[in-house]
Amino acid sequence: MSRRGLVVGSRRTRLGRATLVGAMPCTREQPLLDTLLDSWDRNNAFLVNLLRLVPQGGLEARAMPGSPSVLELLAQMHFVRLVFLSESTPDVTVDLPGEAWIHEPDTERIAQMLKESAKTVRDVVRTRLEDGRAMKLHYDNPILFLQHMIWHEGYHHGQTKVALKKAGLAISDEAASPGTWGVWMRKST
Ligand code: NI
Repeated sequence: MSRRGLVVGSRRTRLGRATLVGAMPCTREQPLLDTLLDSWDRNNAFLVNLLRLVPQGGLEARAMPGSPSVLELLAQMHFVRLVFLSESTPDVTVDLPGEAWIHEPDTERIAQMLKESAKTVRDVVRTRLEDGRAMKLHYDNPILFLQHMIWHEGYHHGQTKVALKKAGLAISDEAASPGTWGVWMRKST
């Protein structure tokens, strides 16, 4: 999915080190909405952890000539979150990223951007569900938007792994699993 043509603005954000894993423990007493949003937090933790495992030079890797680079895939995931959110909830102010950071090679800056867009999505979905308000476009309810983004990012995660492998920079399952699949499968009780 590519919506890069819809960029309408730019914004500089503060730099900072994103939390490696932001997932919270789930309990039986936890409200369903918190559990749902926790799954979104885990999705972003998965992505940021993967980003931090990309070997030097890996951000420029492509699965095939003409395919998006790893950096472009990550930028696209960040961008799609915000574009679909802005289209679906036009009453909410969403700062869309400019083109410049698509060429941003700073891993920690990319991590921070992903963290910020994940929080924006989280906050809007929570408010929308708590208020019982519909989305204006694309989705019958905010949960479908959230599920769409998780699916979309899983799809691009696979492409990222293929691109790195093609470039001879594959991340071993042993190195990747604790911070990626392990984020989903971490039973706390
Ligand atoms: Ni896409």
